[in-house]
Order: sequence, then structure tokens, then C-alpha cells
Amino acid sequence: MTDARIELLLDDITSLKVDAIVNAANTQLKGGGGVDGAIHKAAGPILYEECSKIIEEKGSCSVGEAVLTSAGNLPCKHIIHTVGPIWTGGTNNEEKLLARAYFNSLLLAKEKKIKTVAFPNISTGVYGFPKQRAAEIAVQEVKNFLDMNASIEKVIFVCFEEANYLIYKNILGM
Ligand code: AR6
Repeated sequence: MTDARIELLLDDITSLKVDAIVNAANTQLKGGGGVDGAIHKAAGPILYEECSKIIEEKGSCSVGEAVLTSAGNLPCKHIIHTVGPIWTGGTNNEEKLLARAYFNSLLLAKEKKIKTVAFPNISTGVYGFPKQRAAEIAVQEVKNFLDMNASIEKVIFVCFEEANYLIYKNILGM
């Protein structure tokens, strides 16, 4: 059964007024295309500055890891930047690393007392992860986390493409 705290939207994640949106970033947090580009564009230059500072301190953000910044001009309060795996055929731990990106994003949210979180479909754009499998992993990982943690009040899967939206609709039975 689907957790009542899980929601599904076909929307632009940058428009959401949640506590935190998750960014599908790269290991250098230096912006790029896709959802990362849209988030940086809408948040403004302060985001680039904060990301650069994190990289100065940490060197990089590893695949599967998650870090937090403010949200600049966005209507949400925080941005959780996580890095999904690049799909190279499925034999390089891609499934585990994708699950870890969802898990570590939620763990960081919990640590920072963030209650509402919106996820894009991490790794399914430029990074080429098969959409159906990515959605199955995302839903399973979020469900597992919510089962163990009462502090998160809402998780929204935000699809930007109808194909992904239909995949999630089917998996979530919505
Ligand atoms: N709101 C919600 N989802 C979006 C939006 C948006 N505004 N724009 C795109 N998507 P991608 P990745 C969806 O490529 O595969 C960047 O250059 C999109 O339809 O953004 O993890 C980074 O810097 C797709 O379903 O992320 C990295 O280098 C999903 O977001 C690299 O791309 C993810 O697609 C990360 O690649």
C-alpha cells in the first residue's frame, strides 16, 4: 500500500513551496542542464556561490551523497543537492547508488528537520538511467524510509515528462 505521505505531480520542481526540493546535481555542484540548470537559473547566483564554497571545503560531492544549501530566489526554503549515477549498462552499482541518493537526501532532510521534500526523477535525463527501473527504486527507497521515520510529513515525486508521470502513477497505484 502506498504511504499517504507520498504525492505525485507533473510540474516544474522550481515552482514548489516545500521545505526542500532535491536537485539532480553533478559531483562538482557546478550547475549544468536539465533540472540542475533550471534550479540554478531560478535560484540566482547565490546558489552557485554556496555550491562553490561546499566544493572548496569538501573537494566534491560523491555519487549517492547529498548536501544542503539555501534556495536563493526559489519559493522553497532549502535545496538538497544529490548526485545520481551515470547509467553505464547496470553493472557498475548504478541501482545501489541511485537508491543511496534518495536515502541520503531523506536522511539529510530528517537531520535538518525538513518536513516536506520534492524529488525530481534523478539520473533519468542526461545520466540515462532507464526510467521504469529508476522509478521503482525511487518509490521503494522512499517507502522504506518513511516506514522507519515519522518526522518527514510529505514526499512529492515531481515528474517533468508525461512518460515518467505515467510510470510513477502506475507504480504508486494512483
Ligand atoms: N522540474 C522537474 N524535473 C525536471 C525539470 C524541472 N524544471 N527539468 C528537467 N527535469 P536531468 P540527471 C527532469 O538531466 O539525469 C545536469 O547537467 C528531467 O525531465 O536534469 O540526474 C547535472 O548538472 C528528468 O526526468 O538529471 C548533471 O551533470 C530529470 O529531471 C546531470 O545533468 C532528471 O534529468 C544529471 O543528470
